Amino acid sequence: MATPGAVRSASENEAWWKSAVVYQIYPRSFADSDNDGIGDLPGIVDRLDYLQELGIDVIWLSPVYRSPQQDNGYDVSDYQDVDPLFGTLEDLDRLIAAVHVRGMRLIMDLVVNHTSDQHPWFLASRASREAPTSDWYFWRDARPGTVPGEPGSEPNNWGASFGGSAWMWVPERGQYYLHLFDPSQPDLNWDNPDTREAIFTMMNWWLDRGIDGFRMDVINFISKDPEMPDAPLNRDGYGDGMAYFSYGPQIHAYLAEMKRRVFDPRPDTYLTVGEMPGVTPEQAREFTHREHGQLAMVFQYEHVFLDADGDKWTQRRMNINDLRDTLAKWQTALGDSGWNSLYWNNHDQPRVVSRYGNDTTYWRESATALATVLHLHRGTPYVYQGEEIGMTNAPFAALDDFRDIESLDYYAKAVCTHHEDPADVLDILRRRSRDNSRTPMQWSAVPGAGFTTGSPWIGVNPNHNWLNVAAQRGTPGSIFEYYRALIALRHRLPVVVDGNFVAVHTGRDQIYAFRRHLGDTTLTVHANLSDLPVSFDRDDLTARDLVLTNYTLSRSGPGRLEPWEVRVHVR
Ligand code: TEU
Repeated sequence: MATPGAVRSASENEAWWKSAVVYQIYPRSFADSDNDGIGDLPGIVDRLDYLQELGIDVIWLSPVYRSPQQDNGYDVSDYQDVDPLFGTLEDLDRLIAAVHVRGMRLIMDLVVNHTSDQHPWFLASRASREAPTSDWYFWRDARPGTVPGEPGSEPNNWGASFGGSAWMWVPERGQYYLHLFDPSQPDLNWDNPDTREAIFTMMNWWLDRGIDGFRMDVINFISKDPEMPDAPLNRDGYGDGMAYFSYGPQIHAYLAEMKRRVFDPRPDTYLTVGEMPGVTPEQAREFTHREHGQLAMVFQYEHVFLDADGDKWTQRRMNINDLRDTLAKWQTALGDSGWNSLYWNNHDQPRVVSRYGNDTTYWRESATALATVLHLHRGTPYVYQGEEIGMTNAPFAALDDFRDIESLDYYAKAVCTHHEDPADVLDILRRRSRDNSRTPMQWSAVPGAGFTTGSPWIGVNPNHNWLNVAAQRGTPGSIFEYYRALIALRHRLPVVVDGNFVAVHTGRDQIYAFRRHLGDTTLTVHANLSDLPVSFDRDDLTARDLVLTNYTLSRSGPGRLEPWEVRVHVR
């Protein structure tokens, strides 16, 4: 369908997602209408006015499909139904209609690198080599000369993302299956044309239902090197197979086929964003190329890995020069021919204000500074629920407070297998766990934060007593009002959408500065991304041209930026 309330001209229709701001909803943690402690679809409908007030154009809904919820829905057992936890298919139809009535759009999460091990395709596949879906997953024999099913007899040495071997032994078939994530998430075999056909049919079914695109989970993993060779060992003693599955031989062919079979035959334009861990700028430019790209944009990972040392569980201090260089590199590399997605947060990342910002002394300033540089880049910005009020990491006290499969798997591996000190492991979980982004949305100061009156599935962050929507909505100077202004700027000024990007060197490490040019218009951003004030050679910045700042000018002079101060000029 895709006929939202807002009228679009033919040219706008070409790539409407270029001027859009996307808001990611993690349904479990957004709004709980029936007070069972888990967010749901009717809860989202109740909050659409809020999203409209914020100014967002598109909602990305994390998975609501039927699922055993081992990985909170990223393990799908039925792609064409809604899990009862979240509501019904009719609830989803109502949500789509309510979103469209407001002139907004909605994209769904597409998790097709793997299914749940409870998906009927997999249940049949594991039961028999004669089943129609027998070859829809990667089944391999044990390594020659070993005892099948014993440790060390796996077909290769690859490790799984959530720990352990990437292979699981199934006695019924006398074979192993591949799971790049949890054993409950077997990888689909895209090399089988029937598998692809089933996926494309399902995607078409959703588009016919009226959604406006897809966020595609780890879509760069769908083509595997058929040899599946052993890979160099990583820290935990397993092979890192990324080189053989993150940009496999058929990746472009499969995405091109998807485009031909699903998107090209339709008159409308869809937002397609491929999540791609490990993607390089050169690859991203090809995937998103204006003429021959297969996707509207991709999620790259480089800028959210700058505080990790090799793997996500080894923390190092983020170096401000690395951040500046990485951001500018991606802006320049995708240039005019490709298109960037812009994000700090999602359901897999700790909260950026706690991570790259300062969530105590400069909470408001750092949240708004980071938002400013992101939103004024060239690309499509994503706001993850709660980011617009500056939600922070959570003070998890004990292992019991965590819910995430990745965190729990890591704890088990580190403490039980590698005998690391439990206190140290808890400390790193507290900083890095995905649960930091999954605590309930903080709507108000009441117990349950206005998310639920029941018992929430994961603890509410105690700072909801002061950090919440009610305290910020309509409050001048709040993070929420700043986000509104920032989003409005994108909608108002074509230079934010279409301007090119030029990095500006101020000679000061902690300042990230850049310009955007479009025709006669130049937009300039100066951001102090640090806790210390900084002076610099002022670059003819005048108060007259100032369109946005997170400080009041009376406090700082033209050649000086206060901690986390940003200034945006347009002339
Ligand atoms: O994440 C992809 C992915 O690579 C993750 O391992 C991510 O890097 C990790 O969570 C960071 O800690 C996607 C989804 O976004 C994630 O929620 C799923 O768990 C994963 O795929 C499997 O579907």
